[in-house]
Amino acid sequence: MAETAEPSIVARREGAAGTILMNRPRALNALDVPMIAGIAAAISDIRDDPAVRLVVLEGAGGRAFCAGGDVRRIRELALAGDAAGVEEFFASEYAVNRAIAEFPKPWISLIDGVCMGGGIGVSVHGSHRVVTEHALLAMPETAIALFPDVGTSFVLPRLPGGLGNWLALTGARLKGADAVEAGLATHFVPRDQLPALRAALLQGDAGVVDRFAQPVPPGAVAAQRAAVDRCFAHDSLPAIRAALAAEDSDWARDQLAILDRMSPTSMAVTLELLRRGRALDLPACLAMELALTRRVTQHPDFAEGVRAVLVDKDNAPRWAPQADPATLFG
Ligand code: QUE
Repeated sequence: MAETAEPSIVARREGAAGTILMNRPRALNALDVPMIAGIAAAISDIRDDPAVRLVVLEGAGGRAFCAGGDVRRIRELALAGDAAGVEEFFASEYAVNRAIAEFPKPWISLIDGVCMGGGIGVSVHGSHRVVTEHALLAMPETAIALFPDVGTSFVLPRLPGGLGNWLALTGARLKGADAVEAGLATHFVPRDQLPALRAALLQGDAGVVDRFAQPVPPGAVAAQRAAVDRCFAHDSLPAIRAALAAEDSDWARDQLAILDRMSPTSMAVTLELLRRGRALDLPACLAMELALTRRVTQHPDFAEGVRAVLVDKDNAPRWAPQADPATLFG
């Protein structure tokens, strides 16, 4: 049965704004190749239209901004040996991430729900990341044996202290206020104010975001920041595990239990990726990530992780022993 006649990307000009709606709510607006192509087309239309002064990016359905990429499909392509299909997906997605970073007008994401992986990629490189009390931001890729991509190998190593390694290795989910505190989001606006903010943005002045923004009270991230830095500001997993073991707190025990569920190969790759990303610019980080997808999607952990989390949903992945990350970077 046909899913729906509605397009999965709805790009329009409304007043002085270009609005882009990610519209695949039953998949939590997870990005597939047609959606990525739709965003790319909207970017070039809006860039060259002098009547459009800013972009507003939103997710349809009320539950998600964007849950990530269509990793079920990527798994099928990888299992079928369709390397060109896998490459097409990631290359087109990363090109959009770069185009957003280089976009010459305000790029304003209204994040009111789940925003993970690919959702971070279409928002974090823009000028304004507005979150509500219903936003939930994460880079959860180590759970499916991928790695933090979409340019986050550039973004995460630039967060303070141990935050980048912590978010990347554990996939910690940040509520809206915490995401502002961590630096992934820029403004907190309550959900009930979003319609008024959106209407104001159609006038074409991104400065109104500052007027809607509310200060964020110190949240869960502030409470754990010192421990995050003590435990995760290390370049090796043994050092991170040792620091967590030395904490003797419920939080640290929870983090160790989370690390024990992730793909060992993926965690090793992730730490090395963030270490290398610290010294590279965004285009170089995206190129490094693209090269890595070719090998990581061929590693058995990737198909197994997607199977366990998104296909069979048993959450019981059977990981391979840790591979030397150097063999995956090539
Ligand atoms: C890790 C991930 C993803 C994930 C869960 C993880 C990811 C992704 C989705 C997802 C979720 C709901 C959907 C969907 C995809 O979940 O990248 O289509 O409906 O896209 O633990 O990396």
